[in-house]
Amino acid sequence: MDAWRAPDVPVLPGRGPEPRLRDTATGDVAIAAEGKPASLYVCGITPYDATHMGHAATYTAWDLLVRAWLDVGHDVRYVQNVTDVDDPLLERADRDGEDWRQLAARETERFRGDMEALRVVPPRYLIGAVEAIGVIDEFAERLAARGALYDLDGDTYFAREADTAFGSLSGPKTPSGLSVAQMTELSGERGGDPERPGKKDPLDALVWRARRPGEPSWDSRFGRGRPGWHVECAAIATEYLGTSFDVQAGGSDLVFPHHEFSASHARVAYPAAATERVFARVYAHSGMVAYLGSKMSKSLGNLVFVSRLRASGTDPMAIRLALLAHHYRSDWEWTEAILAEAEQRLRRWRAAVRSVPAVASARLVLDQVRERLADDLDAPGALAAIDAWADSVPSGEAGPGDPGDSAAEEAALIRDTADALLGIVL
Ligand code: 5CA
Ligand code: ZN
Repeated sequence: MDAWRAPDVPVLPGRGPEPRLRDTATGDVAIAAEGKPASLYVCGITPYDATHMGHAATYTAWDLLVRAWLDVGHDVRYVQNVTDVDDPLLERADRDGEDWRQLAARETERFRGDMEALRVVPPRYLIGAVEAIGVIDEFAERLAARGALYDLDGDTYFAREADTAFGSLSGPKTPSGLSVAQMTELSGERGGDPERPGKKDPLDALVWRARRPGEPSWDSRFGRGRPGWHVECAAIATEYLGTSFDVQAGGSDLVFPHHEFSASHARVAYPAAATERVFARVYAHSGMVAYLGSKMSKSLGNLVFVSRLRASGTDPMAIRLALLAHHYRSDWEWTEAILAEAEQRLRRWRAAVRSVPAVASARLVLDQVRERLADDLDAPGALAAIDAWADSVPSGEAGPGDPGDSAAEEAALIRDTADALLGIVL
């Protein structure tokens, strides 16, 4: 499907350092991209409601990675999915008496508008589950050929015992350290069905759900039905990025079961030599944004929508600055005060680039912003570097000077830095 319109990204003088990310699987900080191409798979939205601040924080975090990669000169291969058929979407459509396709199309379009307003660089491929049914079916056939699937009353499950490396992202030997009991609980909370009788293992994940009356369905080698969730991302990521790629990213609520299972599916579908990596080299996860005391979530309904703030006249650059004021891995709570602070900061920065800059050199600020972002996307550190510059600019000075004079060039470089690396237009 179409992505959204790309923002202009100014080209900066020199080159930034290679971005590093904290890898959820190892807990270590790793170079995010190994070669000239830099490949990224980001789990996209399930479009049954509007983009909220949690989504926006997550997609803005990976946008910093994309921008840092562009600044290094990587050929960025970025793929994102849209889960445009799944239980929550169908339930919402049913509740509201709306056609599920219409609901998905409307909310995907709203998401595009929000991403564009927030100046998020679009993925090269934005792939809906529905348009990828054939790709998912072929991928599932690979799992079947490895003997990893079994039938339960017409539904098709993936047996996690088919993958000896299951748990390598979040299991007991990783920093997440999830026990089987914890995995079982999380699976039940996040779309799984550990209680269903007849499964070989409570954790086993649905790969193909047989048609139910009133539900959309497609032909496949497993009969008519619709795809499971993890196989959707495993199939789309490997189809568009190859069997191994640099980074898979999403919110921390996707670590288990979603990212554990999509990697597990891929390992079984594409068995490789022990030395070869299958699926992502690095797994990156953003923290959860809360509101009114609990995680902002469509199912709870405690939501602050990007589109609503935009409609009420909030500058999208202030929204973006409010998100960037938090390190992507931290959990934090959205408040009105955070937005007010961001608006204040935006005003201060805009006033500073419009007056005659003093002391700190813009090139130094660029180096600091680059260095902070390369270090596990330290956006708050990058904002502090520009704050310090803005504070050094005497307030109340008139005019940006003549274009071409050195003060105006300094201000222009600060503007380009904020724009190219932070997505903030001043
Ligand atoms: N379609 C699947 C991924 S394949 C999905 O999780 N969709 S979603 O709409 O529920 O979430 C989209 C992205 O936003 C995911 O990366 C999720 O981790 C992230 N997200 C959801 N809620 C929050 C929140 N409150 N704070 C931060 N990120 C969130
Ligand atoms: Zn996903």
